[in-house]
Amino acid sequence: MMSGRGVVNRLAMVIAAALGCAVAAAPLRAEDGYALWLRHAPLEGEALADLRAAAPVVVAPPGEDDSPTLKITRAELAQGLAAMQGETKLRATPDSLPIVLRCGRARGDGQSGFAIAPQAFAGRRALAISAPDHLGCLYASFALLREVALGRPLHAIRLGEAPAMPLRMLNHWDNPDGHVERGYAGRSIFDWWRLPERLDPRMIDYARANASIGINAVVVNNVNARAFMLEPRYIAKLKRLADAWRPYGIRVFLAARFSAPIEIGGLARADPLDPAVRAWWQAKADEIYAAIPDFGGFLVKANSEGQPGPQDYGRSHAEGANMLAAALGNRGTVIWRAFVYKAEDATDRTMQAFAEFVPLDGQFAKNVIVQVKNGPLDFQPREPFHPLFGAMPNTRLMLEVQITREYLGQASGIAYLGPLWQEVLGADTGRGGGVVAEVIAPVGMAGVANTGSDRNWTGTDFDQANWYAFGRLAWQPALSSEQIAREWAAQTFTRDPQALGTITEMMRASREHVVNYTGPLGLAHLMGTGHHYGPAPWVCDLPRPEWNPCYYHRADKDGIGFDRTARGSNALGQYAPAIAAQWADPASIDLRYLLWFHRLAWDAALPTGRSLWAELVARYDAGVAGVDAMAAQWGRLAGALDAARHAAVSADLAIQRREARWWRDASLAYWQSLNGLPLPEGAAPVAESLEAYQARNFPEAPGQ
Ligand code: GCW
Repeated sequence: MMSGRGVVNRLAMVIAAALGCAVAAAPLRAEDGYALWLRHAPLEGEALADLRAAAPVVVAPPGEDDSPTLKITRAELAQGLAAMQGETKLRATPDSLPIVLRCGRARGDGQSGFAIAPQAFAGRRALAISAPDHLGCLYASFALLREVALGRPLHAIRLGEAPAMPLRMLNHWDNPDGHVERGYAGRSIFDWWRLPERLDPRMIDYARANASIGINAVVVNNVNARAFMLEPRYIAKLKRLADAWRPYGIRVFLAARFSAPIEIGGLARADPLDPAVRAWWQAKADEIYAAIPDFGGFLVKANSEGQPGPQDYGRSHAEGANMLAAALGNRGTVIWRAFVYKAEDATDRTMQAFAEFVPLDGQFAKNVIVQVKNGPLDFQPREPFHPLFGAMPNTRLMLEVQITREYLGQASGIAYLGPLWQEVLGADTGRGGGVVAEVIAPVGMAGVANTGSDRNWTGTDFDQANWYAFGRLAWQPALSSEQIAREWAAQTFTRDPQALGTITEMMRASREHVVNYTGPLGLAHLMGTGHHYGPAPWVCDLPRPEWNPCYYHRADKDGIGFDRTARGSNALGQYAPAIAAQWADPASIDLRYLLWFHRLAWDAALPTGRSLWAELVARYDAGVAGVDAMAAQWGRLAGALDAARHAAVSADLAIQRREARWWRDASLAYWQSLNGLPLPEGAAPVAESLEAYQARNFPEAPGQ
């Protein structure tokens, strides 16, 4: 005979199974993408029956002091678990599985991570979430929801996680007037004008989304900063955001304009060694900390692309950074960007940051971090890793990547950046410090945000995956980008295994398609001037030489590529000898970096068995074909996904198909105008004349 409890259980399962069928057969909900990966769509089939049978309830043992973070944790768990049962509220049954929160002290930075494991509670089977602090419990609750969303039964969940690096940061290039530099998803999400009185509820959804992937720091404004954002009225606005985000574990930082003492302080100079300047920054820091006790610090772009900096006064980057670091004291951090290069410097642009910063190794104050872009040029679809990684052992280095796709199609189509970031994180610096992920592990990683006021946050649905992947990789760089793609897609689109397989495969390959149709074999920086949209490899006449595409490809009738070997600029010499040796020989270099480091004749024989010219054409073609394939794969998913988002992505892919052809044809037309070579047999002819491509003009392109 069945016990009373057994009957209830059995009944619950039967009902759940019945409801499961109903849910599975229900029409797909209309979706607008706003919920991101936190949709918590109802489970189906067995997974739904399991969850309903478990009937979880959230328990915070008495004696735990309450905190805003803990309240959010409980609410997230309750709402998420209920939603995945197709309910609005959790329902307790006699057999309910308690999810017990065992969180240590309220305030903590979440860095110690969390554990999730079965544990007895009040004499019954339970699932315990344990963390040394409340933020750890919040991270754990999002991890638990993710596992459930991926279809894992509660009783099978065992996790022990801690973030791999302390600082997991978004850098917004948002201007106070609402325009976003290199933003393709509408206006800024920050409504500075109406702050501090009006806090857009979106600011909470934003914080939630970030917390769910472990992001814990946000620079709210553009590195091309306006000084007035340090004025008292902005400190009040920033305080409102900081207060709203604190429970989610997010610290705010400001991009600071180095010349602010002149612009808003009434001083004549901003010399970092001038006592009046130092006193001004000290007072400014005190003023900010009085309002925001956990203010993170300043991010600074100095002496780069026209921004003011210490070199204006003959001082070094270290002297500039250390002055600000002294003003912050042990309360905060100065993040100083290594993205520097000068028009007047005839040195290969990709070598200038290394040349300026390596001699300063060991001179930066303890609370200074030097932030280094993934590659030595500028967020291109592919670059070798930045030689600074591993070369400044006595400086805290942080990695900067671009989530917004300035150079990878902007808001067109699909370019999943997980593989790009994984490539740099996994690059061996050859200097004993291990791979880049190990070099930055004590510090952190920043991503230039891709959010905007568009309903779906990122302009295209798939760009949500880049935000997601950034957070996940900063939390744990050892995760595979494919696994991240799959878990994102499962939470965002569908759990149907076949559809999931297709989407994951599309994402995995997508970045390589962009590399192929924009800059195969190590070509880079061939985009249109200013807006950086579309191809313009022919541009050679800009006053700043290093802004010209032809500075980078160096193509003429004889050949193409930038000789960065010892015979050329010797940028190779900035890498560890073992790495430089691998790349020095065009016959053995990884073909992905071939023309980055070598200049070759058009008819040079490549290890692929093709001439350089034939290989280039083949790769452009592979890029175009790859995008066509993605569009076809996506087309077959109609019916498996909600119609609105399916249609939106189909349109994005149609744009990308057009742009891939444009890049291929315009580039080939230009190369042919130099080398006079016919296209290899079988290659599709170029659609328009070179002149027609050159005449295209886009003064209104977004994001400038
Ligand atoms: O990628 C380039 C962009 C600039 C940007 C700069 C930087 C914020 O084209 O728009 O300025 O890099 O990183 O500072």
